[in-house]
This record gives sequence, C-alpha cells and structure tokens, in this order.
Amino acid sequence: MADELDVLESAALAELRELQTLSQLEAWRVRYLGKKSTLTSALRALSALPPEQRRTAGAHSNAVKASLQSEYEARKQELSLSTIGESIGGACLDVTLPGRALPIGRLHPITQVIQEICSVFARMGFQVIDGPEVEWDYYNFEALNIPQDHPARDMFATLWLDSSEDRNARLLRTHTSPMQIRIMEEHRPPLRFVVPGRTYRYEATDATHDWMFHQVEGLAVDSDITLRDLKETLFEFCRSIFGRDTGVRFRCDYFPFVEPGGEIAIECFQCRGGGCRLCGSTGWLEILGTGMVHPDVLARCGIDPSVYSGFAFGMGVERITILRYGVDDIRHFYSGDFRFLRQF
Ligand code: FA5
Repeated sequence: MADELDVLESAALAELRELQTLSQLEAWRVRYLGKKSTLTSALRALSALPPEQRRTAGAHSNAVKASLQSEYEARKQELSLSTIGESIGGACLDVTLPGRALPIGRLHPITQVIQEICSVFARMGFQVIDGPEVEWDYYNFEALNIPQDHPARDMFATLWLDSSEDRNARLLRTHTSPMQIRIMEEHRPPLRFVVPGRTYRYEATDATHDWMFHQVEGLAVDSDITLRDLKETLFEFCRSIFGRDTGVRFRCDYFPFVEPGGEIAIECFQCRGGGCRLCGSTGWLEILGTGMVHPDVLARCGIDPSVYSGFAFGMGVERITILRYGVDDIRHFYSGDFRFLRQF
C-alpha cells in the first residue's frame, strides 16, 4: 500500500505542475483530494488493517495527503496571480508601486479673497454677516434715498423679478448696500459690520465688468464717527491687501445714500499709471464706493442723526482680486477653466 501511495503522490505532483488554469486545478483537487479520490479511499480502508500495520500506514497516508494539500495551495496562489495579470492586459502587476494621489480641491480665488477681506475687517472689530440676493425694491433703492424715477436708478442696471413699476417689486440686488438698512433696522449703535455676497447687474461685460460679481459692504455707526475714521479704516485695508508701495487714490463721488461720498482706486498693476486696456488708459482701477451715511437714511432706520453718525463702503471683490494677482480679464473667474483656477 505504501508503494501505491508513493506512485500516486508523484503522479499527482507531476500533473499539478502542468496545470495552466484554475478550472483544471479544481478538477485535479476533486481527483486527488476529493471524497471519491484514491487517497480518501485508502484512508477509509485503514480501519480494515491489523492494528500494527494501521499505525504506519495511517501516518504515511496522512503525510501524502498533507503534501498534496500544501502543493495544491501553492499552485492555486500562482495561478490566481497570473489570472489577475492576464485580466489587466498582460501587464505585470507591481504591488509595491505607491498608490496614485487623488487631486486635492481648493477654494475659488474669489472665495479666498473674500475670506482675506473679512479677516482684515474682523481684526478691526467688524462682524461678518450675509444677506439675501433676492431683494425688495425698498431695500435696494427706496430706503437708500433712491425713490421711483430717481435718475440714480440708472447707476444700477437692474435684473427685475417683478414689474419695475410695482413698488413691492423683487429684484436681484444690484449692490450689497441694502444690507445697511437691514442691519440698522435690527441693531442699535454702536455698529460695525461687513457683508460679503453676490450682486447682479444687467450690463454688457468687458475686462473689468461682469453681470454677476461680489461685493463686500461695510457699515460703522457710532456717536462720534467722522470722515477721518472712514479714510483711516479704508487706507489701512488697502495697505493690508496691496502692501505699502501700491498707489491708492481717494476722491469724491456721488451716491444718494451718503453725504459726502467718495471712491477709492488702486494704481493699475499692468501699466503702472501709463495707461492700458484694463484701466481704460486712466492708470487707475476703481475698487470701491464709500461715504458718510446720509442723515435721512439713519433717521429712516430709527437712528437719531443728531446723536449718531456713520460711514459705509461697498467694494468689488473681483476688481480687488484682479489687482492683487495681476489677472487681465474679470471673465476668467467664471469661465470654469482649470488652467486658470489651478494657479490660485
Ligand atoms: C455701489 O455699488 C455702492 N453700493 C457702493 C457704496 C456703498 C457707496 C456704500 C457708498 C456707500 P458701485 O456701483 O460704484 O457702488 O460699485 C462698487 C464697486 O463694485 C466698484 O467700485 C467696483 O469695484 C465693483 N463693481 C461695480 N460694477 C461692477 C461690475 N459690473 N463688475 C465687477 N465689479 C463691479
């Protein structure tokens, strides 16, 4: 019997080495290790042997079975790996290669600059809040000293959601200034707020104008606020964002909801004052409108203008980003072009 088992073992192992597929291997396992295999029958027949022969024959049968079993496992491993290799196009699989890194997302440049602007004002004691993009005529115009038929409505080409004749019409806010009213209706002085958000205008686009852009509104109201506070706050802001060496121009401007009104422009990074397409040959790019809150606006919100005064400003975030990073056209920001966006 011992000889038979040795013959069986060497025949089985020789056959095993020739196998090429997992299904051939399975047939081999059934033949040599399955319930009806010669080896299993030999093990069953052990009980018929006299006890002295049974011990040696049993040990031998078990050793043959263990050897076939372990060779079977090893061959199965080899054939499984080569099957994976074939299924990935015959290329060899190098399991030691490092995994591919997933691309990491980042914030849009405008979001980054909004965060930077807000943190400059937060350091100066301003709170950050937001407000609705769909606004009532009252907040966008009326309460800001711009009644129906006021020529200043032409300064803000409006996207109306209802008929513009309707006094309760809704619109897409043309600026963040309506939030001045909402803040003063809800809070009592002292007030220091900045409000970032989207604004919309029915305008043709060019290198510095888009139909949707972001503004950050600012409002400070207290018992002794002067034009000097306004200028110092905004010059400090410009120094924080553009550095000390960039030219800043402050001059008068008109907005019905402030008195006096002003604007700030920054030296054009592209021509350094020489004149180019971006700055319309002026050498300057306007970034914000500002002024001392008009006494009528304060009074309309229930704040006594003989006791309190305040300043407000509204800055264009895309313009600031253009100047900060030397972008030559505002329309890049929303083109969805990753070659542009990956630079920030
Ligand atoms: C206003 O929107 C006033 N609400 C600002 C203000 C607030 C004045 C508080 C006084 C007190 P203006 O229309 O100038 O003002 O816009 C302010 C800034 O928004 C501009 O300086 C510019 O930086 C930006 N801006 C205006 N129109 C566009 C546009 N079409 N595309 C991109 N940025 C724009």
